[in-house]
Amino acid sequence: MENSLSPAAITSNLETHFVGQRVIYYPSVVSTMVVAKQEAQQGAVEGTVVIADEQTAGRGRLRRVWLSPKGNIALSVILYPSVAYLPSLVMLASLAVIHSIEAVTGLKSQVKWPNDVLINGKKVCGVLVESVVRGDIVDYAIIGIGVNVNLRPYDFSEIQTTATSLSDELGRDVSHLNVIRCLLIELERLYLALPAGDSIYQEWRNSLVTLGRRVQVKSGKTIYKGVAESVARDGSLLLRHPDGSLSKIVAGDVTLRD
Ligand code: BT5
Repeated sequence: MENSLSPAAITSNLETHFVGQRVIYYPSVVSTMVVAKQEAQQGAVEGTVVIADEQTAGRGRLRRVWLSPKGNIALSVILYPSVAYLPSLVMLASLAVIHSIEAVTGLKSQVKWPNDVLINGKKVCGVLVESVVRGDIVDYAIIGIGVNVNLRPYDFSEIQTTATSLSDELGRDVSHLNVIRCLLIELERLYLALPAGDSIYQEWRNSLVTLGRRVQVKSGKTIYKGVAESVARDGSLLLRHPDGSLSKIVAGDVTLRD
């Protein structure tokens, strides 16, 4: 199974208008987010993809570490959306991952609010959206996606019990080129569908493993407990407390309690 990429292999006959038509590839890089940010600041064409076989300092939210050794997908996509669409980017990225995993492997996955994709309760993908906004103008937005394709979580003590990979789930290696190409097509399709209405929000909400479950949410230094009742259109979580009150949580980490 090929584990090294080439821009030509990614872009060749890729059925997109702009996402992935320009690819910047590294065998190894600190983080594709760092390069994508530099590119965006220099006005890179929309849909530019920065991709690497491995990242030496891949990152998650809040400066957490994202492990992305060779065999995984680590990519960042540069977009220039209008400000109204910013909350939808994490939704469409998660859905693009779910669709691509199913198309290439047949595996079903779900979203754990706000930015994880899970298979059988274990994390197979993390999404990171970073943007720079001035007033109502988005300078740029970058969607970062890390997918465990042919990783063996057992080899990494930090994620041994919490993570999975496509190869672990299937019992065989998976072509990460197929997953990447499918992902780029899906990202563009869903991005272009944003002006048409809120179907992405609806599908994202229906993909959430979290809703209706008793959860604990850590947001900053606060820990909330309750039932994850719904999600708002801006992506925030609506949590019903035992006393009947409702909290709207913009960002946090969810632990399922049942
Ligand atoms: C995320 O953060 O899940 C977002 C990850 C985004 C990674 C992509 S790869 C391409 C681009 N370049 C980057 O540098 N980043 C983006 P968060 O929700 O904060 O989750 C981080 C947590 O996930 C860590 O604290 C670990 O517990 C766990 N983790 C780390 N590596 C993992 C992996 N490979 N698989 C599953 N879980 C992992």
